Amino acid sequence: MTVRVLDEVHALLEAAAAEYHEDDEAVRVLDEHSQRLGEPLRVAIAGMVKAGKSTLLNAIIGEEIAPTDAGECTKVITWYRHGTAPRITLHLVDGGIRSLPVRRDDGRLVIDLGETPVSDVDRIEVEWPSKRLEEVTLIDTPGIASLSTEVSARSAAFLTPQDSPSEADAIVYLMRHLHSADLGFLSAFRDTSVGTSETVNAMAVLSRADEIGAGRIDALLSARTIAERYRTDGALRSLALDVVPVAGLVAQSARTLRQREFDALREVARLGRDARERMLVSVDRFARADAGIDVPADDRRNLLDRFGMFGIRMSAVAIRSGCNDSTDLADELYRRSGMEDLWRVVSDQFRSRADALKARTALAALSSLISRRPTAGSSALARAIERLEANAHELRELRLLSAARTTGIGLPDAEAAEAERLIGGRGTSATRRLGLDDDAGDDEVRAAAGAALQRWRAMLGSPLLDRAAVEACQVVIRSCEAVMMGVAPTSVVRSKLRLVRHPEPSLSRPDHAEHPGNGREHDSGQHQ
Ligand SMILES: Nc1nc2c(ncn2[C@@H]2O[C@H](COP(=O)(O)OP(=O)(O)OP(=O)(O)O)[C@@H](O)[C@H]2O)c(=O)[nH]1
Ligand SMILES: [Mg+2]
Repeated sequence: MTVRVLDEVHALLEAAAAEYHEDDEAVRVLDEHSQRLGEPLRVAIAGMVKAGKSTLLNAIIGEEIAPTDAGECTKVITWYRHGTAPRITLHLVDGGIRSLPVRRDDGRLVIDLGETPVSDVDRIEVEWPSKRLEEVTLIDTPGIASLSTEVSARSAAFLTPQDSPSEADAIVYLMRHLHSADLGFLSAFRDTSVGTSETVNAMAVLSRADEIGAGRIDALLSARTIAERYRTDGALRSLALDVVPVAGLVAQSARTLRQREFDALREVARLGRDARERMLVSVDRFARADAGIDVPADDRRNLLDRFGMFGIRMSAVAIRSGCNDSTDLADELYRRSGMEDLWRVVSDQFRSRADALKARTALAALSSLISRRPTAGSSALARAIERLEANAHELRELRLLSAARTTGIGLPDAEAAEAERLIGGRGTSATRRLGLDDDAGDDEVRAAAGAALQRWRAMLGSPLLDRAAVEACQVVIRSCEAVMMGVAPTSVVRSKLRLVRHPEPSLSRPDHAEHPGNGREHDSGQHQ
């Protein structure tokens, strides 16, 4: 019988709700987490002030719906959820809720707080019809370490609350350079989100990558080299699963490219090489009234705002090498911006693990509730959490992945690196786990999985392994078996938790602990 980890967590939350039925606050927290299990994964976009967070969010969605100017709204935590029609709701600190008009100005969504001071606003929720938002809920956060410490403190309190897991299941953390404040924030997110050190839900973005080397055409290449250095940097490696360089501004403008902009960029591309280089020497030169090009100065300034020098240079090169219309150019700019790599990492590391990450948040919330408000039956719940964490392979993978990146897993370097890959450290698809090309065929996948399985079974037989290494081998073997069977490890067959079927006798209300969905069975892989 295959059991979804989310169903098991759900059952555990129901059992807890029965245990805490007289405690309104606890029931509210448990209900909230139950509901959250059925929602898309929540991914927060965080980083220092002006790191490019809102621009990146717009690039992901493909529309300018997150304000990127210096307005008041950049100081408010804003949720972007999927909705069938656009809607903006203001949630006030005092619990009040107010609808805001949906208005666009030159394609940009305008979120106008009206008379309401920022300090009265708890959060803004924007519902928006978007395919991406069906997959993840995105949360735009105000800059950390911003000039206004109150704004900074809000983001920190939201992302790294003291006594509960973060409201976000995962985080995309933007930084322009690796700063000690970034490391400080990421460690806080790692340590408070689950209580213990785990590194499975954060990725770092080297943002505004086009600005590296003053917007030269090879800026992204330089950024890639820097990202690679960060990726292997001891401190960051233990805090983030990956580091990806991205030029969010270029990606945002690519996805919202207008015909008038394409026409202006084509004029730039048409200039002779010398004239073009002279004009693109500096922002001032490009914006000057006598720049020697048939594009109005206002349009040139708009190009600078929307594309930056790198984007303009890149567009000229792309048009000269054959991008004949705005769609071609948009595709090429998007490809060059690094956004595809970013979304691949989000998909590989977060979306494909959404169930496990959501389960992890809910279990952290339940553990925190139990330790804050122990009851007669709560130790039984705590044991059930431990059993689930020990049994659910996807959670064991996450734990091992975290250990591999922090404390180590007791294996020599080469084997530890292979173990990390096989448990999904570079992506959870079979090919990524096995280190094969993405388009490798089934036979190749099975052969590679079989060989890995044999190697790791042999390794498990070694008398030299310590306890951590044995556990690591067992998890890796289970992952290889799952790949062999052609199913994601989340679908690995296992027996249900005892608590689900037979609640612990010490729970005060065993009748409530029985999960109504207990009889349900799931086909392997149906939820993937
Ligand atoms: N060149 C370049 N500029 C960028 C990029 N991303 C953002 N910017 C610019 O940087 C400024 C800040 O961008 P935002 O997206 O508002 O940054 P933010 O991190 O959301 O800022 P706060 O919310 O105020 O902390 C804007 O002027 C953007 O146009 C990028 O990839 N390249
Ligand atoms: Mg912002």
